[in-house]
Amino acid sequence: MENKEFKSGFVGIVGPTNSGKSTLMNALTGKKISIVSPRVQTTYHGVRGIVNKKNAQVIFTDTPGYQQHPDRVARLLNRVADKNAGECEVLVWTFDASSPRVIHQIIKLKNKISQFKPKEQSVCVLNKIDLIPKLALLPIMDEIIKLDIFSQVIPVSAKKCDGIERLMNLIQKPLPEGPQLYPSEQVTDRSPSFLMSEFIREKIYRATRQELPYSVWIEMEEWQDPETLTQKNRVPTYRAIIHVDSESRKAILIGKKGEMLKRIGTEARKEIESMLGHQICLKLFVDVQKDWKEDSHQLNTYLELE
Ligand SMILES: Nc1nc2c(ncn2[C@@H]2O[C@H](COP(=O)(O)OP(=O)(O)O)[C@@H](O)[C@H]2O)c(=O)[nH]1
Ligand SMILES: [Mg+2]
Repeated sequence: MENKEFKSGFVGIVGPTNSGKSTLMNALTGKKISIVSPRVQTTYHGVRGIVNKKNAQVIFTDTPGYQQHPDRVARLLNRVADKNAGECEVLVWTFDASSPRVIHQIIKLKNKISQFKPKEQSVCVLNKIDLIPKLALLPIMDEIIKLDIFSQVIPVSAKKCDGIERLMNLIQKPLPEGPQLYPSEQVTDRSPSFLMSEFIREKIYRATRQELPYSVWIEMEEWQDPETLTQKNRVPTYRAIIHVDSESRKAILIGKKGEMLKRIGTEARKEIESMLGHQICLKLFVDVQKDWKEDSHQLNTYLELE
């Protein structure tokens, strides 16, 4: 057998918000690395997921989606997406094939797409094909191919893991030759405490039916509970401080008799335990910090733009 050169590189998952980028990232890596919600503006940070293949190491970067009519915070999130996309060798432009506006969305981003990378390094993924009839897909693919800005147009369902293996194989082709960049056992560049805070944020978005985009940010700390410190086989305790920007949001998060917060805590704890592979104790606190979004320095630091 031919001994192929080893390839490695960064692949950015980019595109409009809510097109399923984070779901795609998790499908490609086979791990829950990026949080997913039906609301827009769930992803704030570039989060990397590392996949090891026989002849390649592929490092995916999930990004916040591009907002069409951005407000101040969304403009910053667009910058986060640009910054992360700029650091990648291949870009996977992800669109929601079931949206009637899919072609319009691609045309709106056309200049950005061709400015970022030459055609050979730009791949188009049409996601959510489980939601549309097969016949409806062909004319959409035709129109995209005519735009002549992508090397490939690949239909997938990230949620059903359909077409993911094929995408994985195609992505490796344009990657440059290079060494393994991360140790084989590493699955993300993020710390466990970052992932913990993200899982909590996801559960908050899912549990509260409120629109909470960027009104929540979370600080995690491992906490030495004095009561259990001397116990053998002690379960590690983590404290999460959930900062919200108003008293009314605090009340929503806590819920009647604290039920909402309890539910969020239980769901987040289960997910964290499954990531860490052991039991933990998770304590949630809610804190009101009225103007955190207005504080540009704090916001830029949180979004890692400074
Ligand atoms: N039916 C279907 N839903 C999907 C698919 N991929 C993502 N979704 C849903 O689309 C919504 C947005 O997904 P998310 O990954 O957070 O999108 P992002 O904002 O682009 O990162 C969530 O409710 C997902 O469950 C898919 O392939 N099929
Ligand atoms: Mg996302």
